[in-house]
Amino acid sequence: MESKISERAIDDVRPLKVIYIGAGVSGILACIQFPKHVPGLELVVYEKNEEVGGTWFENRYPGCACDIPAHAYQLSFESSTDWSSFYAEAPEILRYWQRVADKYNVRRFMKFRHQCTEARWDEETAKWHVTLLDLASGQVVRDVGDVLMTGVGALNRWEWPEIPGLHDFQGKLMHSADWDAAFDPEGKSVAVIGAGSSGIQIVPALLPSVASMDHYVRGRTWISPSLASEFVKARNNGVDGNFSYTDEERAAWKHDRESYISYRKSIETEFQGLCMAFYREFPQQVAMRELFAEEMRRRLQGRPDLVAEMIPDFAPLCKRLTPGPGYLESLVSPKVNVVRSKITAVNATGIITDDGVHRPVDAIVCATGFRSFQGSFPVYGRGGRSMQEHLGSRPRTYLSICTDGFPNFFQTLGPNSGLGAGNLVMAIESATLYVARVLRKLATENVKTIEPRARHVDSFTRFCDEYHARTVYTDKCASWYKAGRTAAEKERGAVIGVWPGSGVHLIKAFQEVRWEDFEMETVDGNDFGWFGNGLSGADRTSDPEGLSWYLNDTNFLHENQS
Ligand code: N01
Repeated sequence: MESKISERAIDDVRPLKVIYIGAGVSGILACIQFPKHVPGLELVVYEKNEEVGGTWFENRYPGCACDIPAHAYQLSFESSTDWSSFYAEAPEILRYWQRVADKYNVRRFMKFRHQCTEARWDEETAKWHVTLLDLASGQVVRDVGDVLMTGVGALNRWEWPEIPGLHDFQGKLMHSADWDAAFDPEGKSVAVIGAGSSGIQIVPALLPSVASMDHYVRGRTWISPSLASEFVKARNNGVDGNFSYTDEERAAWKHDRESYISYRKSIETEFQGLCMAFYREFPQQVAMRELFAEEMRRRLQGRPDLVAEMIPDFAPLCKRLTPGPGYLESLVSPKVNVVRSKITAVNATGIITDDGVHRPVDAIVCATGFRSFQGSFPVYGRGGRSMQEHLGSRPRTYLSICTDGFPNFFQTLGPNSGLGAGNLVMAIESATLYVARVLRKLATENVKTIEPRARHVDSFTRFCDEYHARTVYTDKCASWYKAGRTAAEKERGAVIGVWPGSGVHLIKAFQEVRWEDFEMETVDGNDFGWFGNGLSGADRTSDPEGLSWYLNDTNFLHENQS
């Protein structure tokens, strides 16, 4: 009979190495939370860019900002009272994350300008073998770790639209996610293709400098009233437009924490509270539609043609909603020509549409989106199985963060991780903390591998489909929330972009790890090995602190007193 004694103290921590890909918001959080939960953890974060920040480092198009209120787009434990405006622009958001990175000294875990090219699970050693390209030297670098985690974002792979002749264009051609800072739009004729969140921000930002703009809008999209409207109205006697906070407001919040927290909570509450609006049966759905339509008509005043062309026939929130400050106002400018005809080709000088019209321009901006949830490098799990093939056209995950057949692998912002409303930073925080607990188990409880049971992966995936059938996401609108390549496929595909529930539901779901939903293998084959050999580490070393630790541990005392 095999021994039930494992030669380890009950609180021994085994050496554990985590390889993390990406130093965006998720990677920064991992560097803060993982070492706190797993003492002695070896953590290495590889990042292809030369700096932290991820999407906020990369996206530099004019007008790039967060259309979520700044106070609801920050860490729960790092509330800045200093945001300059209700909606913060990308450089200010990047500075926030750089400050957080400095404060927690996270760069000590990071290797910049290293692009991951492949990750492969090795069954024999139960380790992830990761291949990277050192972008500075051009050398191939290899690393090996017990756990692989990715925080590469859902929308990291931008792509050119499939338009014949696009690359024959002889003027300036740019994608929103790969902006050339040297491009000067002053006095130019510019085409902006796409009216998603990026296009909606680029149009008003470019408008003042361009001579003229053709804005190609293929589908329709709801532009919501700004959440800031009450705030703005209170400040500007009802006049829209000024979203800035005053120095006095910021100083007051800085000195009166309570009043700040109450302000932040009011924004979070309003945002989280939007969740009921996603249900088809939501009684206020009709009222919401009417309110949005009314607001769009108001902002498109004097242009009934645009009102008729722009207002969608699907429910608000089917596509990602954006308040688009200044967007509709730009469309009524005499400088802007909204083109609803389908683009058929691009040639050396401009864009041709299906009505045969050729519109010459100096520059074309493709604000045409990303290939969502593609990861950014191939990952091979048990038996050499490719993650891309495993996920296929309808990705199957457990809670968006892991999947069967890929042991010791986790990700943030995987399929079904996004939020139609709520605080995405809190969602990343919750998922990262959840994985920190898993890492702690791997390090301290004789666990070698962990992966979700296939039936729970199936259950989560089926839940997503059943749940989303109740929501307006499954209305007929083309959106990156849905699986598919073409606009037509994206109208009907499974909803893979968003979490099946509210933002608060997500936070609660990640609060405890349901170990019973996972398969685990032990380090030494002893399924009672977590119990060790009957000693604690302090017993072995006669460490006086360790022999009476419970008298210093506030959690322990608190739980025993209550
Ligand atoms: O991309 P999108 P995005 N001809 O896929 C059109 C986040 N984000 O970069 O609707 C003509 O949403 C396409 O048309 P249609 C946010 O999560 C956040 O704008 O398919 N048009 C659509 O209008 C967002 O949802 C912020 O008919 C073509 C547009 O291109 C996500 O990123 C800011 C076309 C693509 O819209 C993606 O937004 C910016 C073609 N051939 C982005 N091909 C924040 O503020 C595509 N389109 C936080």
